[in-house]
Amino acid sequence: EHLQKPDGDMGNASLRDDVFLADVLAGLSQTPKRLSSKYLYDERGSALFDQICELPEYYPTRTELAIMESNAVAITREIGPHANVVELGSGSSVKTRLLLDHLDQPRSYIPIDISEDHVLATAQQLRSEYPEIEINPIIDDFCAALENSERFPGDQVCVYFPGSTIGNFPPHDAQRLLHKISDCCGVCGGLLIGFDLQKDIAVLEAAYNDAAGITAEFSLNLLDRMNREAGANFDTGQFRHVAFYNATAERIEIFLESECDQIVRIDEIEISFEKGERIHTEYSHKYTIAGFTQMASHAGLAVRRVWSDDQSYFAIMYLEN
Ligand code: AVI
Repeated sequence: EHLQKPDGDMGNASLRDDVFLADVLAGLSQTPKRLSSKYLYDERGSALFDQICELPEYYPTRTELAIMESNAVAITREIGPHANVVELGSGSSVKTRLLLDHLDQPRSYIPIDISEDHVLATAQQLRSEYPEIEINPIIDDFCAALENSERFPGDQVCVYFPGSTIGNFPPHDAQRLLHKISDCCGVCGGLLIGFDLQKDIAVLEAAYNDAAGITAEFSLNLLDRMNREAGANFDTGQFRHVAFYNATAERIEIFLESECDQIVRIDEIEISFEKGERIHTEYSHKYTIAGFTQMASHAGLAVRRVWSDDQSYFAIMYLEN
């Protein structure tokens, strides 16, 4: 089995739950209250996110895929032959297959994902479809995996970071992450990244406030997760999903807002909420091509090519050191 696990992982679920509980208590003791967006993606959250990607209002996924489909030849020419593709948060297998189908003799594909079942199932499937490509999954938080880059091939590394996941990191963290990626790419590698662009505020806000209420369910699932895994007693009916565009900070901001004064117990600890008080759960930064180019250059990466759609809703960039 070509399985790579994070160093020091004891495979101990209760140990991981303790980390979750500690993060929950720390985040909800802060003012304003906050929780890391990574905790949105438990099994149910990941399934809800897959549904979000299909929503009529949620344009990023289908726009990125359309850009990939229209430009697959040019994109893979830019990456060059014998690539070792390292995918961060291995996403839709459709996009991965597009890359693998068009690349010139790719050597290996290394999907990195925290969700063991997901990454192993995808790896197994890809092994049978692409027997000539080495498939070496890593089960880990991709930020942690980038710290241990000795686990990556030594050359021709193409880091693939689609889905505008970079937008979920505050700018300072996004730049640090790009820096780490630049270290992993070395001199003869590169980064292929997809990110969301600034646009009409109504379009942006609709994408995070869909009529079917799936995004609200996705947010509220975090309360259910705390009930299940952190011994909390949230009444999800007493909170609502709030998402709006902050034009100054150039990002969608997402919160869970308390609908009344209430006290919630989390593992024997009482946390009080005032009516209208919010837990911050996500940022989704929206860039301009110029803004992203500048951030990347601070991280040591230079833009080689940019692809976009007719409406300039989304961009895919190829960058090198
Ligand atoms: C995963 N990430 C790029 C999504 C986004 O658009 O920022 C997460 C999301 N949250 C609510 N809807 C989508």
